[in-house]
Amino acid sequence: MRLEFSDPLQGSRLEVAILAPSAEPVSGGYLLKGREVRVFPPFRGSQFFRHGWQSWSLASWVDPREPPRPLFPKERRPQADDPFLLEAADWGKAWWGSGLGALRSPRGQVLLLGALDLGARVLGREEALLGRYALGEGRWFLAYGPEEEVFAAYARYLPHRLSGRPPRVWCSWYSFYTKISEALLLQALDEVAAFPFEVFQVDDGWQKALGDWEPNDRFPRGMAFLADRIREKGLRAGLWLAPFLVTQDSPLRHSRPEWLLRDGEGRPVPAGFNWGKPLYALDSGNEEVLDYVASLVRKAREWGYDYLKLDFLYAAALPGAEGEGRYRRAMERVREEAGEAYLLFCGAPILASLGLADGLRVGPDVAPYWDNEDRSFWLQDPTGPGLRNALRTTLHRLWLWENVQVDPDVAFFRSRFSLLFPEEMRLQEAMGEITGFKATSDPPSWLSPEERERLWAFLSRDKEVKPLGPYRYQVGEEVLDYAILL
Ligand code: 9PG
Repeated sequence: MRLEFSDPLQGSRLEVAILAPSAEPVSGGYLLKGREVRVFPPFRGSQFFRHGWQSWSLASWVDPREPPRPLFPKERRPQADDPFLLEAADWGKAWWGSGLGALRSPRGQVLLLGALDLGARVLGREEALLGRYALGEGRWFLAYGPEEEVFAAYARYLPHRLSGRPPRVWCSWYSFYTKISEALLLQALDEVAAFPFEVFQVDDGWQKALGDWEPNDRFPRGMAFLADRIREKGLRAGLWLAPFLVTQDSPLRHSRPEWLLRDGEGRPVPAGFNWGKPLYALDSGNEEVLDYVASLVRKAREWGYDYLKLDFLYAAALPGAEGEGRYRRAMERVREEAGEAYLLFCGAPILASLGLADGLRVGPDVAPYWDNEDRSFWLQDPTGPGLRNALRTTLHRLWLWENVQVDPDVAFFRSRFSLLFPEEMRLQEAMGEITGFKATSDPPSWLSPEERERLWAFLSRDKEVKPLGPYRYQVGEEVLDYAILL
């Protein structure tokens, strides 16, 4: 079958050959149906838009002739992507993406193939895009034109949930990491309360263990006590949870072995490696697991937390695209239980989270440094913490801004305990203006007077943002060119 697109550059038509059970014109492009579709443009793609599965996976334009070659030892790999896509990378054969893919023509136009249902992957070669649903049939959107237009057209077909402006958040992670305590957070709270923040979010480090969501010894008066102190300061209380994750040594793993997600041979499905330990997933298809997660959300709400950072959510969707339907039903249950609470999804399958999350982390973690070359260059892993990795993937997911509040992760204002240059900090700070999602982990007492002023201005005034091109923005008086990262 041949489909015609108008070619904005040549003022003529572009003919694209497709193999698909059905195709019909719709606003902005064509709607295709089928388990598998193949798309052959009349050009060789100079770049492939590779879209990673979850928050931390790589989303970027890549060279279709240079498939990835990750060198991470398998058993120590973080679960930064759909396992199928990781396997494909191991074969070193081709780039696969999650849900969508696109080719850039030699003249800069973009041909995009995007799934409209859950559980799809897209293979990119110079001469073709191949879309395939892991299970069953599904719908596809195919569009051709300028980059911003085709991505915006695709996003309009995807679910959305947007209300109000994103909150101003102080989050404990990127300053104290897991070394938090009640005393330390009360001190930070005093400092934070003097600034126009809206949420004080307690991150990883408060719990006894993954799967044992009670406060540890460093929180002697409990989590409700802390939430009360936060609310007394006029702030909303936020809490980090990884509801579907357990570690090797989690008590829950031993008390409820039947809750673990297992493969066909009954072995627990590996869910990555972190905190120096192998990770495992709870089975989100098990009703008891869903009751457990729902009661966890209820407990956090009863303690007084109404901003929940739900992390490592990919665990509920393993083994990859095949699990997205199950993930969606599990998260619908969570959404229902959470009511009006703000839900920030993190480490989350991107497309399967739309319409349920209030905020969605769309890149890997920032860090108070630009890049860790040991990992990004020598181990060929673009998913590790660092400002460069975070910015790159976030930039390639900004087209989701009308579907969900896009979280680019925190900005840094401090020079203390940081290796960042001011220009690098400004790129991330401006990402807060571009997305509207403004967060930091800097305790105000770590800041110099000028840095405090900068933080104050960031939180209290929104700068005018003007897109100047796909990866260039005017933010207030400044022009930021993110293309240098690509
Ligand atoms: C708390 C942190 C912070 C942070 C989250 C998440 O293994 N990994 O690939 C991996 C990636 C990110 C990560 C942890 C592990 O960080 O993004 O903001 O909440 O958890 O532990």
